[in-house]
Amino acid sequence: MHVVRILIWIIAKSDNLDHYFTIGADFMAMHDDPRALSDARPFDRRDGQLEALGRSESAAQVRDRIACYPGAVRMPANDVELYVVRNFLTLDECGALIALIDADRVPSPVVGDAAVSPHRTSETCYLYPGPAPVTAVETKLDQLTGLEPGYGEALQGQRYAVGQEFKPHHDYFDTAQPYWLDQVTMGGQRTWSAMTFLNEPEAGGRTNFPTAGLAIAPKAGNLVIWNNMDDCGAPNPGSLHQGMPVEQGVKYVLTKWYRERPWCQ
Ligand SMILES: O=C(O)CCC(=O)C(=O)O
Repeated sequence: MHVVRILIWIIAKSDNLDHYFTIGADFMAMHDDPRALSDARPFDRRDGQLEALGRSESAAQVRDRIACYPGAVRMPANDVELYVVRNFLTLDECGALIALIDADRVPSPVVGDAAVSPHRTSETCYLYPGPAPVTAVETKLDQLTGLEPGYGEALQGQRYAVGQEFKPHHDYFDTAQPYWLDQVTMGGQRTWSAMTFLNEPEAGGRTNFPTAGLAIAPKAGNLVIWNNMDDCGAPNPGSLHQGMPVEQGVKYVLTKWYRERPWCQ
């Protein structure tokens, strides 16, 4: 694995050294506006038409599967494929997961950003396989998506206190960024995102898709799942979304991101 990463690194650097340094300098600026995508694609390894075709074919299978899942509804939205599954988790399951999150939460990370990010001010708890509530939700996600469990990243629980938020962003990776050199060896693109609300804050905390024209209010047990790729399997800018600031109370969600290949940390 390490050898592969070093090889990709050497290829990328020797390909266009000037670009490498330019992108390094632009990196933080880009994070000030997560919607900005660089035009340059010097690190665009393993993200071509073949990969897009694979993602598109896999998405068709996931789509068929979700259509059969009880309570699943496709939301009318511009530019993004998004479903809500009502009562995906029971209130007891939500309560047990909240207890696990509260026991082990730390400031939320962002791939390629500082350890404590101004873009994501919540707290996160990684929920690795083992505890019964984690097994229960993993089993339901497997049934819902039909995706190989190994394609999913570890479950993450998030806790948002008043004022905390996740600013507008895409879950897919920008393959022009230096972090892609790592991510391409760790399972590649993020394809689907599955997020379950575990409770309801008194005010605020909607999950907003500004391009798609959709804002989803937290409802305990309801799952939102969306495809971060477009119909052709390419990263879809229409999947832009944010966790809006909590205005009153506290918000808990559970997030699962899927990769195009088996995920390895
Ligand atoms: O907490 C939310 O409402 C949004 C979470 C989110 O943006 C994500 O999981 O990528």
